[in-house]
Amino acid sequence: MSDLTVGAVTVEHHREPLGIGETAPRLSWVTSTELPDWRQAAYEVEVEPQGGPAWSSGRVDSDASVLVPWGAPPLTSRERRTVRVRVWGAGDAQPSAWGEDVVVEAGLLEPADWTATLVRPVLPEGDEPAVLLRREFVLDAPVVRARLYATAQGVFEAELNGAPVGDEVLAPGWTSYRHRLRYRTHDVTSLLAEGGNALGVHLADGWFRGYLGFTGKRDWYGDRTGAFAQLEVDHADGSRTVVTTDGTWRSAPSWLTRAGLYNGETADLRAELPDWSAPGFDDAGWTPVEAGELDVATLVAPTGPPIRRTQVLPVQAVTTSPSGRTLVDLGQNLVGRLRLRLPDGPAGTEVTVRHAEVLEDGELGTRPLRAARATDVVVLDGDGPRTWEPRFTFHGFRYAEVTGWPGELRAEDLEAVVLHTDMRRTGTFTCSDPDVERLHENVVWGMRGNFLDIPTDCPQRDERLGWTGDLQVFAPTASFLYDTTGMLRSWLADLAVEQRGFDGTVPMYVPFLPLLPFPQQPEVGWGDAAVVVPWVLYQRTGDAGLLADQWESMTAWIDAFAARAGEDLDFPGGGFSFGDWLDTAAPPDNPAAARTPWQCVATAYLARSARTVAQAARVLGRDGARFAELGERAAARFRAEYVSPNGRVAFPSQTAYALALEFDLLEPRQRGHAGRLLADQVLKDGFHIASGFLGTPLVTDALTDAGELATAYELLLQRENPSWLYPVTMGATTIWERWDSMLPDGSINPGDMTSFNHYALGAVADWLHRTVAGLAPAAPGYRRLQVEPRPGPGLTSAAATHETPYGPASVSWALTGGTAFALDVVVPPNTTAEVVLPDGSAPVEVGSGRHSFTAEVPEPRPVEKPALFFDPDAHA
Ligand code: RAM
Repeated sequence: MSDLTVGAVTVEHHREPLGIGETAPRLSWVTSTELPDWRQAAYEVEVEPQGGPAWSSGRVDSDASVLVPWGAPPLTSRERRTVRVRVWGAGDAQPSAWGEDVVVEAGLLEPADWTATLVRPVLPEGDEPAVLLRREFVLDAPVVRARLYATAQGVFEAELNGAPVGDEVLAPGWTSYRHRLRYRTHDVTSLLAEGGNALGVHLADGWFRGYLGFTGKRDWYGDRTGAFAQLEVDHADGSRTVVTTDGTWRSAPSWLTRAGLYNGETADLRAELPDWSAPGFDDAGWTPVEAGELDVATLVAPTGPPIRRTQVLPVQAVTTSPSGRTLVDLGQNLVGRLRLRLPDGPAGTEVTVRHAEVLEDGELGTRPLRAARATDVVVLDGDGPRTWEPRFTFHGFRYAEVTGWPGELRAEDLEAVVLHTDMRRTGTFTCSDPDVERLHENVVWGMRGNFLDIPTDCPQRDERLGWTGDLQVFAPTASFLYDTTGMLRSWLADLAVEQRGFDGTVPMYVPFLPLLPFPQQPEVGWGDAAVVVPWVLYQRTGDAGLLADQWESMTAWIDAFAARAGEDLDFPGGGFSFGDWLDTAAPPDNPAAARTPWQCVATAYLARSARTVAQAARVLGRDGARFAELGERAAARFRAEYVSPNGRVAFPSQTAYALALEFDLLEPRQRGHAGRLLADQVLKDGFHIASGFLGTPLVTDALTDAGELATAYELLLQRENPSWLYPVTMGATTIWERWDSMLPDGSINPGDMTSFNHYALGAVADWLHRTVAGLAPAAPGYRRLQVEPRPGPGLTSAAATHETPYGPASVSWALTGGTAFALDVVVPPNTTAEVVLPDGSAPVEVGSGRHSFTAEVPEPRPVEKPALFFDPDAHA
């Protein structure tokens, strides 16, 4: 069958299945075909060990193509096998050709595989110095295969014979180090040769020893850094040479005299040691290392991709500020660092780069960075021009101020290097309104900046923590835009492990640090990440195994949350909670002062999360009755406490209504009235956002479901503060923490928590994808798609694409002359879609392939606005 090709298998959620930790990884594949209504009838997987006979599943009559069980004998440490698949369509006698071979290789799976010991350099004086570590070794025979397994307490880059190992940045990233430390496997065969070799490690504080959090403290995990590496070299005769970090290593101060995540890096190029990681380098003056402690049982293989350099952006403008400083503008608020093409200059010349997200009065606006100095310094060696980029830091910035540059700074002398976890991009959105497109682009950039190994609230100030609430609301958007599962599996494993230390209470941020003087308590909307994130990932990828892995964490959270809720589930104990954090009504210095009391939000969330766990129980074949019952009791309590018999909610706030409607807390007879009252509330709020972190992501969905679509569009298209588009009108290129992080007069919000790169409020993009464009999963993993575009007043077209686990899907619609609606849909092979047109006609079920539809629809009409309400003079 020529029009049928099956791609290379994907192994679990790995981008590169080298050094994986799973012994029986699940396999997925995507079939491409133009054949309409294509369904897979059968598949065959072949797994071939090196030199051994291939294992075959034989023809398996099944339509499964996502996360299919391994079936072959389990992988053992270091084992390498080649995997391929072929498929049959319904009625096919002949299978497709075999898909491309994929080589899967296991990492070191048993604690006993590790012979390396952790080595600690003697640290030089100074605040955040980096160090070099090295040793030489001789290989007596030619190399057929070599792997470096490496990690660190700190952040590191390894070098072999003067060449960098891999392209990972800030390895090993940030995990709950005491419980889980990631190592990575590198194929270094081509970097070694028979004879003399050298292995080097460049090591800095990173998250392990550096400043973390907003209390000005460091050394959270230890006051010494350490390196841990095991190089295994296989020779043609079957012998193996193993070189590890051990007592023979020596260390010396790096020319990076200062390298911190928050504060930046100083490189003294005069002290650079060119061939330090090459054989023959004289390290006689170096200091012996000391032995350190590392529990090898904590070592874990990665489940997702590493941080990499993902893009390089040119400087848009070099200008002079009112006070005479040299500023560069990248045109985009981003996360990464500047690469400098340094001209020749006298030795000792210091070039200093300070970073900021915004300008205020024409100068760098660094106040929002709080204690993060975000300053890189390079000291020239007088040896001619060269390119320099910091190694062990990252900044959130759009602007930089450069001082000390020899001669005149030109735009082409600098470029920005964008850093984040190297996830695969999977989703796009476009529409007829450029401001909404910019809003969406800002969401994408906000995600890129904050998916740097862990999902953080912000990437620039002295915080950058894995705040659980932020991801709880953003996970649906994130998992549409990028393949986040591999990365988030690791974070969820950390969440579960940290939770154990608090009797099921999920810490406010993961990895946890005891930053705040008060005890951890169940935090509504934040702790719910334990339930919501795995559930969202299951919905978007079909990965029930992930749900199974998180089950204990999910249920422990519900138990902790219910305990705080008290017998009547209404949180009578009081106390503090973030609640509907950063409600637009909250003053800059009191972000918890929301319109909707946190107890109301909490009872609603308890109902929703308990019900979600009950649904997860059904997927896993477990008994979820007590969660279902708890969910119904919480919903009933919400109604009893906060809803009138007719459906009016006790607090006249968008959040209270949105929770009641979206979390399905009302009796059917109350819903219609509540929906109208929500629309009424939005109108009274002047079609402005009037909610916080937890309520805002629900409002447009609640309005849509209540039949108040035009109000949802009005809210989306609002350009005055507070609104989603106000920041766009202010030139924002990312999503802000506050609606008005920058005030209309161009000054920075006076609150001491003012980030310009915070994805939480970008959660509306999920509604853009699912509802405005109309592309949503109708069954886990998009096995069935819900195509239900909802054109509304103000937009004449919208489109979305998504790489589903079954292949590319897309939806694109346009409205001409107000009423002629046209829709193009691509449904991936091996899936179906329910298509619901906006003309009220019955849903149509279609199979894979391209489909076009047209319909005559009622012209979307803007909401009628009572003149009195909107005419300021009328109130005079
Ligand atoms: C701040 C940030 C973060 C939020 C917490 C509660 O640090 O706004 O996003 O989750 O507060």
